[in-house]
Amino acid sequence: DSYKQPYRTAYHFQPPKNWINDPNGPLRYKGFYHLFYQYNPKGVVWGNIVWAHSVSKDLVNWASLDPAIFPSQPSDINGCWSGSATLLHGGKPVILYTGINPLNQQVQNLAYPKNLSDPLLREWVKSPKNPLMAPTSANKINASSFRDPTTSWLGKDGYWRVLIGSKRNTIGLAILYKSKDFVNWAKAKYPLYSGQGTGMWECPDFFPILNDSSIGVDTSFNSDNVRHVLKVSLDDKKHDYYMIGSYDIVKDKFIPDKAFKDSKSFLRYDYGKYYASKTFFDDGKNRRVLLGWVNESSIVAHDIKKGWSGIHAIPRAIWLHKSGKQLVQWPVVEIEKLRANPVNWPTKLLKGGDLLQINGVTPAQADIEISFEVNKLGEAEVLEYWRDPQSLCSQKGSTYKSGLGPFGLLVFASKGLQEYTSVYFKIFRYQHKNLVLLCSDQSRSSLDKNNDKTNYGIFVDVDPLHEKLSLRSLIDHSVVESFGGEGRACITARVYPTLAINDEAQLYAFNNGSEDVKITRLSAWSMKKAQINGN
Ligand code: DQQ
Repeated sequence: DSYKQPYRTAYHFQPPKNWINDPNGPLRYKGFYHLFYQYNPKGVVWGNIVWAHSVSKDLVNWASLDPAIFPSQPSDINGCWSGSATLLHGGKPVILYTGINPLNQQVQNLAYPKNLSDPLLREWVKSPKNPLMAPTSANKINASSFRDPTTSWLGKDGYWRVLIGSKRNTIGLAILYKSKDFVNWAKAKYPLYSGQGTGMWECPDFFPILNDSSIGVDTSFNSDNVRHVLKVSLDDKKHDYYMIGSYDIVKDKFIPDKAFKDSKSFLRYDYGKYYASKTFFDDGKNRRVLLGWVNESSIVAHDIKKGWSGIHAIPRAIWLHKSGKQLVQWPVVEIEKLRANPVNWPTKLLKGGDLLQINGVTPAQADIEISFEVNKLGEAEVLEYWRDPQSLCSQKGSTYKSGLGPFGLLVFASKGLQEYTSVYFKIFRYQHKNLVLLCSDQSRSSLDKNNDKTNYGIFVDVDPLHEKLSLRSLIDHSVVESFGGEGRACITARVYPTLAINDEAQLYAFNNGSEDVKITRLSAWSMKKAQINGN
């Protein structure tokens, strides 16, 4: 029960027990969503990795099936690591995944459903030709850095293409392979893209996105209206990074809009904890959906005690912002089915120093949307020189008073405020422009000193003169997923309060700035429990 397990989530994806990491091979087939994931059937730390399998009708409630892919042939005997699904002609699903062979080399394998008339795709057969791609002395591929095949896309020339994450020395690589029949794969001479000094590119993802619409398109789709996104998970930094650009189909090259210099040339999906993510095209709702892994911020001893480690973030619809410069992410609409007991505030002044309690919703299991209007922009603190947003959040936390902010939400707050997590805005003036900072401050989230309480932050590309500052936070026992500027900035945090658990937690809107701000909207809901893997 939730008092013995105060940190177990109620509507985030997790198995009943044990270790979970990357989402793998998401796809929609005969009306079912399929999610596979890296799973240790034997313990709470990484190891013995198989592809566990769950299915869903709505991306909210999930039923767990037997593991779909587990070590059984020489080409995967030491582990079945990450990979992706592709729907071949006629919608036939296939999976490419990384296997660890007896020499502990990373190789790529193919699996396909045993019975296509089973909408649950319970049984998977491995190709007798595995491995289909392997490091050799001729191709000079690094055998310990060659993994995580993407969803494949079909070129006009009738060849399928797939990317495999890799590195050479410190150069990150998206190695390209091509095939006519999905079985015989040839490595292209050049990678689709590479990046100096980034280290290993795990879990690459490459997909088209429409220029002028939030509608999603199939991974093979291409037209004049299409931009392409390349996302890589940087092993060295443990964050997911992306670039927007063009795909030159003649040279089979990705050309980012902003030339690559170093890892700062990338944007991030999420400025908190979020890794090894993957998108898929959902032809049911014509959208592209992003899934990602959120690991624990607690120590292993605590994970052993609670018997589990790792969750997945709420699936997010993802599309191109109208500026063309960044992606927008928003929790899939289906999650709103869990909303109950709506609380709505009339427009309210939030004075400098105010702390207003939000009553009427279950505070540890809630969805909150709040918008602020700021008037006296002249009162914003001046930034004399450019600062990294995350370090600004850590140095000037939620108690640091400036002209405009910090103002936002206190979540998982204990009654005496010994514990709280704050998600807030602060506005700065920098070179005649207003800069909006969004922070998630975990420094006081728990009296337990063992947790990682790193603060997170990012500038949100909103103009506070003409736009409302909006924030949505999904709160679920040990996770706060925040979306600033209508999905232009995302921050996911893990917290483990010792006092502010379940109904003992409280929620507030606060303003620690000296100037008043206006709350133009506050809508909050209790979130019902989802049915997830038998829990
Ligand atoms: N996790 C998998 C790898 C991948 C890494 C192994 C990313 O395939 O590179 O569990 O978290």
